[in-house]
Amino acid sequence: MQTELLARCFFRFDRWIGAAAFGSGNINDTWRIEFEKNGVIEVWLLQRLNHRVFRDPAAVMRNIQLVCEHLAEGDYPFTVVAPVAALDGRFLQNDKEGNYWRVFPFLENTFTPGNLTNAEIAYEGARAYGAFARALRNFPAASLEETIPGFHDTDRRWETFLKVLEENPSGRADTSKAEIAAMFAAKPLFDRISHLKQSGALPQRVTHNDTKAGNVLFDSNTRKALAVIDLDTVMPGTILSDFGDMVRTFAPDRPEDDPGSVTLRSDILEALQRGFLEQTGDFLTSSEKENLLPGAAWITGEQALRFLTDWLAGDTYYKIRYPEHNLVRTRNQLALFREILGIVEG
Ligand code: GN1
Ligand code: MG
Repeated sequence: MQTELLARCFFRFDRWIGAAAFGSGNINDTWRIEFEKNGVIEVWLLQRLNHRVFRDPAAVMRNIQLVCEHLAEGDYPFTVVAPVAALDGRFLQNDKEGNYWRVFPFLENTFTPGNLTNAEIAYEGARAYGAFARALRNFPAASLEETIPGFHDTDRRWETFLKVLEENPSGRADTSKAEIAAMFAAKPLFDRISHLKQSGALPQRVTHNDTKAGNVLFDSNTRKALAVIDLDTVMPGTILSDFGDMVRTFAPDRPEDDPGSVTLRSDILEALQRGFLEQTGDFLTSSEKENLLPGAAWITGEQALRFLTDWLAGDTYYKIRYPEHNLVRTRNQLALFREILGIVEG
């Protein structure tokens, strides 16, 4: 019922058909909605933006608008999936509880790869994320707002981790000693990236910041990349994190919350490097290119840190489907971190 009322803020239609939960995001909630208008069935995506995570929803939408306009103007070779304005002209609508809602086009006949991609899909995905970075390479990063302050500031995330560890609000610290020790072992790599950032060797760019396998839409018939989606975290940042999140999500042989032992598939890693550098190789600096792989270790370690912090905090950030979900995620990401670090250190 609520979904229908919200849909009516965005569209005039004759008959409501229904809404079904859609996707597997850890933060926002999405529904595939259907209605009939003038005898034609229309399908859209209705999404509730998590405003505990995105404290300034309007700023998120401003960033997305600016980026979508820029992408649509240039020679970006992929589809731009821009939010839809409501009947009152605004991109966000509020419900009675003060939640924020928005609508995106639903692209029929598409799929997002799970993590069990093959090299061809990985290459295509990396080309799409590379083309995204390429299209935005001259866009003024400073004109975007930092919608989640310190999103990839690992030093700051480390401070939060130490604080939660000390306060131990969930009482779980004693039962996760091995994971905590493994986290401390990742600190030298975090420090290495932090020094690199502080040295000015990494230019500030417009980055996507959630370049997971699930955020590229593919055409089901051609199996070619069609669109980069989920622009919520587009912010100023370093290219290392966008390359890193691709490696973190495309290259392992199992999902980030699989309890089994994870391995990195080297053919996928090679396909990601090839596809990404094909689009970005001519404008990235040499220190960016040299640090793409350490960047992948960094972002995977940081993800482990984020999951472990949330586990210790008592599951306040990520959606969980069972009590130990964040701990299982932590172990998986720590193992993947060690795999990537092994390649970095040769
Ligand atoms: C969150 O909700 P989703 O799946 O798009 C998170 C990402 C993490 C990811 C891990 C705003 O993304 O940073 O990498 O979970 N988004 C935010 O699965 O924190
Ligand atoms: Mg996301």
